[in-house]
Amino acid sequence: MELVISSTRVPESVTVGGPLSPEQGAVSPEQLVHIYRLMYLSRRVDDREILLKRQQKIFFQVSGAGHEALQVGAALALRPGYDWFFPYYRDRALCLALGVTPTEMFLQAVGAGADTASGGRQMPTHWSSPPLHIVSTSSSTTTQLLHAVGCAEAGRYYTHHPEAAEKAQGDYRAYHDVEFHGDEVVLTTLGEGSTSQGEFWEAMNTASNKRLPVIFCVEDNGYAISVPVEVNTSGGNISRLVANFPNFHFAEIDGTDAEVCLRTFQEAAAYCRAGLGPAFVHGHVVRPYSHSLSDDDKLYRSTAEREADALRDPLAKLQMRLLREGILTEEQINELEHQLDHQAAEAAERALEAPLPKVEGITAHVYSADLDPTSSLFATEQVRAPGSEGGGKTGGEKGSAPRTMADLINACLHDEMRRDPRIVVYGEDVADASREEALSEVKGKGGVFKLTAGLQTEFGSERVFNSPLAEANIVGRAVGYAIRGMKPVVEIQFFDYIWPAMHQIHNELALMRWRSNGAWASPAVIRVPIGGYLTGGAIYHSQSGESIFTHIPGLRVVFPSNALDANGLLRTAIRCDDPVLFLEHKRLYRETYGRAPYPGPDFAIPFGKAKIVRPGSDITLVTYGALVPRAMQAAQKAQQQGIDVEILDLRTLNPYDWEAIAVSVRKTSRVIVAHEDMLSWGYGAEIAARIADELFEYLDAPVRRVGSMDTFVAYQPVLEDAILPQPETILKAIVDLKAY
Ligand SMILES: Cc1ncc(C[n+]2csc(CCOP(=O)(O)OP(=O)(O)O)c2C)c(N)n1
Ligand SMILES: [Mg+2]
Repeated sequence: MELVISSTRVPESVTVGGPLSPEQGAVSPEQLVHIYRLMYLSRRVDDREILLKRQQKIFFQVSGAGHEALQVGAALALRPGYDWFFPYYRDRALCLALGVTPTEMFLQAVGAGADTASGGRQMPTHWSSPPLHIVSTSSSTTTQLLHAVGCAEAGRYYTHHPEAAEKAQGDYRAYHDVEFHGDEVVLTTLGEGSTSQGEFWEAMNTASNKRLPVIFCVEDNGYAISVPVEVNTSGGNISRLVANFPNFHFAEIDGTDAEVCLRTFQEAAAYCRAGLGPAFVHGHVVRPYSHSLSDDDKLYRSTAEREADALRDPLAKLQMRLLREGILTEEQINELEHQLDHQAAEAAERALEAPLPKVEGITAHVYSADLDPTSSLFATEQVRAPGSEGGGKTGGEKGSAPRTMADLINACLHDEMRRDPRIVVYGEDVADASREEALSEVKGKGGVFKLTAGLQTEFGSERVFNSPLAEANIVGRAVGYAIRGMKPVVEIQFFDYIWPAMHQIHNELALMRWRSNGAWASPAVIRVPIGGYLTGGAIYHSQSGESIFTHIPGLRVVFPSNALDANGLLRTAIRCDDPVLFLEHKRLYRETYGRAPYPGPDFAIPFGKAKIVRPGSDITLVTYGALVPRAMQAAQKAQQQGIDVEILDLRTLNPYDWEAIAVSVRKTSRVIVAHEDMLSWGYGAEIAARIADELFEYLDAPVRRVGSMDTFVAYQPVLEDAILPQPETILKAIVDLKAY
């Protein structure tokens, strides 16, 4: 047979989409050549990067060598810019075949300003391309799987609720264009070692349970750096362990056989597109180049083993097939390879000449540049006239009857869900009743603290539902939903159990915008009951720890002390375009202190604006959360001793209102920072240090701090009272400081 290979340089765009349509019959000779071209180019880009690394012109290299056949098969069975992709660092051939160009790859390797994936922020092969629907990926193994699940859920949601995709002005929706297709598929990939992560099982569980159109592709090269598969996976084969997940299409294949790979992914995609459920493709591949250039597999693999692997190199296998079947002659292969070598070399040269990123740009995209939650857009603090209707189902919505913080948070959720069809609410126990048929005879649960009561009944089970008991699952899926322009408002049941979600919050949710240089964002809201003073809450129902989260760039942290602030700040959290950790003090939920009438459905409070809850002239007391009412009590007692305390409620901890602190401290010259969390390395340390640094000349006394003891909170109330700061503790600090 005749096959002409053009002698002109292959344009970079030739890979986009490829000449194959996903619904192919037998793989034709032309298709095999196309696959070979992509696989070979991928290998050469790796080789060129390795050279650049040895020349110290780039700073890291991890290759996709040995995985190319599997990845090209996946790419050619799917549609870039239509389907969605959550890859990992080894997926060079996948991304090349989807349409990422070699030049773009080298731009990332050198860390150029024009690096389209991250602007010089991420290592090479940390993919991102909005036009191709390749979502920014981190170095963390396995986190991307839950994003893929949330993404698939969002696609399904828009298909059922197309009106939700419409653009709206006045909130985050103005900045998130939505595209969706009823038969879209989501691909996510990972190594076999990464299947040991709990999040792998959490993602499989939800995809299976909800029959989501997600293809999980395990690229099994037998090693996780130096750890062989039988150490990571009991029995040494992940396919055997997942075989009983319902609703899945399963395939375990030789991932070095290009034709088998393409066919497998075509079948998997067809199964997912038909809405039958997710697919699991387990491809056995090889890893001829060690884990990365920082690794040498001769240190832990026998020669015989490495030689056996080399015989399975997918590139050599396909080349042999092209020759054996007379599809290409040796000369034609040489010519093709020569062109591609040249293409890779030229792309590398271009990237090496590209300008570096500008140092002034480092802080761009930590937060949304489009919508500033401290802006006057969110300053609608006027309270609605008594008699207005609205709010939640928990009663008291008419008139000016004071309502609790729990009521007004619930009311805000009802109002915002009515206004914005892109909001979904999920978490542990947040639904009224997962078994809907029960709702005709029962009142409904609506959260362990009843904060989400009535939401499922009003908005339906597709918008308000229970998650599995898995915190990483909750936050990881929220990232996937938010990537698609939706607004997940999720609940972590207790702050004490936020830790399984910490990886997703720290490395994914908060970082998505910055690491992708503004290309992607995941502005979800996480509501979390926090804090102690419960009389018996003990270690695991009393924790604070807000400073751990204010230490994460990209994450807004809110901590209201009363019903009205909670209502207005939650509204801002939902409407803004940044991820928000919304901390709700459990002890304040139903407190008499801080009740307020329902303020109406548009009442919002901007972030970063403290409130003077008690004016005074002698001492500034900076605080927030449950210490606000305790500080008020202490200040009243101090007044009896002639000390006039000004109390500042920060309301939001990131951003915080430095200006308000500075104005007050300049006036009083004495300041205490008080919080419920442990004293050492707490939130107050930062504020105190900044006051000492920037307001030193205004101070008449040292900056004082009040916090809990450096222990966890004990169960026995005698111990709890001693551990947590009390009004008397604050009063003593006030009196001491005045006497200084
Ligand atoms: C959560 C997490 N833990 C550890 C690492 C460090 N690390 C990077 S790659 C890797 C091995 C991954 O092996 P596997 O999943 O089999 O993928 P492969 O690299 O073999 O393709 C490890 C331990 C990481 N990046 N993320
Ligand atoms: Mg591996």
